[in-house]
Amino acid sequence: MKERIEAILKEIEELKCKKEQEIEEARVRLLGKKGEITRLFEDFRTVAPEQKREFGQKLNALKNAAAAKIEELRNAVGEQGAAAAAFDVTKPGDSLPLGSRHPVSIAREEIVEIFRKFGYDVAEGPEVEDDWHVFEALNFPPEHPAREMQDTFFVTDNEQKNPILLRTHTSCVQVRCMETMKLPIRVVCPGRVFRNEAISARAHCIFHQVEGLYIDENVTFADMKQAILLFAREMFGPETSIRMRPSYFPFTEPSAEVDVSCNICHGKGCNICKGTGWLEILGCGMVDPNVLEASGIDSRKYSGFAFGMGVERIAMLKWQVKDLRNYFENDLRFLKEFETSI
Ligand code: 2NM
Repeated sequence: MKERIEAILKEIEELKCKKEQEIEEARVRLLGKKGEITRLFEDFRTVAPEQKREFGQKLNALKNAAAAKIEELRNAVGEQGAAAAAFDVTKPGDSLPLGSRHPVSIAREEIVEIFRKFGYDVAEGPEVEDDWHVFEALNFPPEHPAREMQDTFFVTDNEQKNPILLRTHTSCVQVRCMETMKLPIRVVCPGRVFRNEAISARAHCIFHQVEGLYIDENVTFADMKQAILLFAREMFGPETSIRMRPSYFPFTEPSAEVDVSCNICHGKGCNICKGTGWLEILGCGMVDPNVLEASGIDSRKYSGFAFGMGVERIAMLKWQVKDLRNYFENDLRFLKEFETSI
């Protein structure tokens, strides 16, 4: 009996089963009703009384070892099974989270697209510019405050001739267009501009503009009004009306500021339009003859209009963005609001 107990113990130690079924077969072979260990217990009755104590202990230990081994094998196979079930190679992969277009990009593309439909070309130019294209050719007098350090970021010393600086508007791109393009010119210029300003809810040192320019023979203020009215209706809806208030820019004469009727309260007055029923969207004017001449265009033969708008501002009005800083903080809760506007 001793040898049989030891042989079975060895068998249990070396027992390896990969499948549930093999484990069950081993259990039946050892511990089943007609199993080897069960049979040993039956044989135990015939053991001499003085040996009963020793063999009783050995048999119980053997039974426990077999039960523990079966349990251990079952656990191992169970874990593998669970792992295999969790890793289903035929399952389609999880989709990666998609980003969304930035509201400033959406607004810029919409503005540019409207003018493209009107027949305008699109032009871009350098962000690092010279004084000539940003100020001199645009009729800024030498002592104009925009030329001061506190308004403009200078790359080179602002005391030197024609200093290098970061453009404060995209009109410089239009100067380049007037210098190089064949007339007539119809062009919109989207781009980043830089101003040395304290950051607040309404101002940032970097923002985006779209400026437009139309030069031909006999271009009038009435043409400008019509172009801007059609743009406003495309951008803010067909019910939109506009009004013009006289203004001043160094590069245009006469100049105007343009308001659209408030698309929230439809003129009744709300907190978006501060009770006025109107929202300012852009500045415009007839290009000053000095500007045309500075770029080599005959101001007796040609006239034109120009306009400029801040893209952040247009997006704020269109989607009621309250604080400009939202645009630069990349807070996903803000950006996700524009997911459907792709
Ligand atoms: C504005 C307002 C009025 C403008 C003028 C020119 C140029 F180059 F033709 F002279 N480009 N953009 C202009 C005119 C821009 O922004 C508020």
